[in-house]
Amino acid sequence: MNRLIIYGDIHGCYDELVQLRQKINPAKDDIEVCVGDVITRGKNSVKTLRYLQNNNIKSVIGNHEDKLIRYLAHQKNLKKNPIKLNEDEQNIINCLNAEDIKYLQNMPLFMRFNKITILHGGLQNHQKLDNVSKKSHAKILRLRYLDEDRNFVSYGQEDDKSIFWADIYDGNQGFIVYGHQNFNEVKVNQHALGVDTGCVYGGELSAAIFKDSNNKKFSIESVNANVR
Ligand SMILES: [Mn+2]
Repeated sequence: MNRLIIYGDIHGCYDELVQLRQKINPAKDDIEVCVGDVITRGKNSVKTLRYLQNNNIKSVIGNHEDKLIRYLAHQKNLKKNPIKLNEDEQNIINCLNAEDIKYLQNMPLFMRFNKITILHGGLQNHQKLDNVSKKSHAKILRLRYLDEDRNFVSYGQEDDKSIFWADIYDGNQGFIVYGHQNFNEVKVNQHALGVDTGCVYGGELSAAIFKDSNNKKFSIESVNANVR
């Protein structure tokens, strides 16, 4: 049976991705998916993007890919682009070829394999993935915390009353494997698994491996961030 291998936020950490794959040794019929934010921040974003394409590794969309795609869409207009890029993002844009852009544009909001659902940020219990508004789409890419009334809390606005979404997620959209929020170790909940272990910040790059996507049992493989 083929394995489902899900990588945490890579953020251009190409060397660590290659090392992690050597450790996992994917077979031809294994399915490999990233949780998004494969680019930006790290030193090898474009190299990572090409490696994913060349090795048939899929990714759901992260907030960082979403920003670049929105920037490119605005570039087609004559008006001044409302999206401001930093130097790193501008360098990436300058290096993208048509294939890279197509790969980015084709990244879905979520992917489902039987009981396992993969998305970048998080999900509120009332959100249904088969019917997502534009506003919901933006939140799913960015969700971390909810307030006492279960409303979305913007980045940096969380306080001690905030609740991490996965701690109250009821599983109605499957067992969710996600990134976006980095943890020292993978975060395991009854219906969710956070696999961003902060490689680009000097932590680890991790992958969750499911032997059977009908069963939420998994194992974890990780590599340390290389010293820069
Ligand atoms: Mn993110």
